[in-house]
Amino acid sequence: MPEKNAKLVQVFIDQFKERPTDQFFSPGRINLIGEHTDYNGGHVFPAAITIGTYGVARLRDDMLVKLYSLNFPDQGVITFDVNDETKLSHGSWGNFVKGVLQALRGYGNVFNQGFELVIEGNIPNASGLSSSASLELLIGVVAQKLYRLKVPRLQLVASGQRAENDFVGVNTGIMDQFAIGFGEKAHAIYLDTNTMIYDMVPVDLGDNVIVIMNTNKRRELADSKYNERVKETQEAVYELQQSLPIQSLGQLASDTFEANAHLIKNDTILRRARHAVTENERTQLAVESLRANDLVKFGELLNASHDSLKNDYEVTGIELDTLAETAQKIPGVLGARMTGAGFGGCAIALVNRQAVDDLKTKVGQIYEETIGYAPSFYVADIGPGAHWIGEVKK
Ligand code: GAF
Repeated sequence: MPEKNAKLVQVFIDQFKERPTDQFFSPGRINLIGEHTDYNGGHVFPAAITIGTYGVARLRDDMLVKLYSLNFPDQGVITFDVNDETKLSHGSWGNFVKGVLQALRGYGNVFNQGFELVIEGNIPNASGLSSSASLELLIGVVAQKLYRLKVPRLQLVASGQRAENDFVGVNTGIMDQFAIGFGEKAHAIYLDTNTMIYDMVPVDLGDNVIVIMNTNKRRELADSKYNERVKETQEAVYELQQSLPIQSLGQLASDTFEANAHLIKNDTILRRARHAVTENERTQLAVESLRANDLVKFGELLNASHDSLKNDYEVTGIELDTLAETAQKIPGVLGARMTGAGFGGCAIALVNRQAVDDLKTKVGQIYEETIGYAPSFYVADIGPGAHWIGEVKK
């Protein structure tokens, strides 16, 4: 048993006076490219990473769910009836659990017992590496195992997204839950969110690694700005539908888009749509270049993606721009861009192993001078998706 879970078992016994029966892990994710394309019917290219959320659990004989998180000890033990659909107070992490259970019930799953769960995550808080989808998929695999649910993986993934959309109130696409549900060691997932057809692409970076650079910025209003972008791109679709038979921007090649751009009267909406269309193309090209082992081209596309997210989509901000744009200039860096929703959170850089220390020093120094506090750096390791680790030994 990993050392991490030995600690969780002890906390479980302290809280609930019984041993847990099963242990689980659910990762966080990075997105290599394909940002803000998933709710626009475009392509994404994320990967699960080896940091994430650990959990130990057992079924109860009654209907109660009891939850405890080492990350939120102030919230204490959260208790509710397994079939209760009311929301907990704003900010309670139990809402994610309730949201997933409600979505699973919506697919016809029945819960006749409650459970106890203790979790601890090592994804940095509010880092944009998807700690919430990590938790949602953890609940998915816990429910699958404890209740012996015969559910396809895609249903667990969709339940995570529904929890986010219906219960938490952020209109996210499916990328994060999909990456965390379907992740595999050393592979990124090339997903067409229009058809839901996907391909596992080996990520062989030769002498290069992916460094995650965390702004350590508190993400304020991120949820409402995210929902605003969703609305803006939908508005662009309505305008374009005047002469194009499309359901989403992901169906458009950039030349067709530009030929019809005059239909969109508002400049902000036009730029939002342009990002979604061009980012979708960049993602397809990036996957081709990775498959052809052309990492120089791949890096250029990462840089172009950041540019578009900065200028057309306006989801970066000075913190992410300082990280990505400083990194882009360092010898040995092939490309850098923000990853995830933006508005703070993390950027990634594709960088030669020999240049990692240089990157950390130079980016660290310029970031601190510009922003006033330090960023953090981690080398990303691509790992498996959410899973049952095994039974907890007696
Ligand atoms: C967040 C969302 F959860 C994803 O669905 C995706 O839209 C991403 O932002 C931006 O690409 O992580």
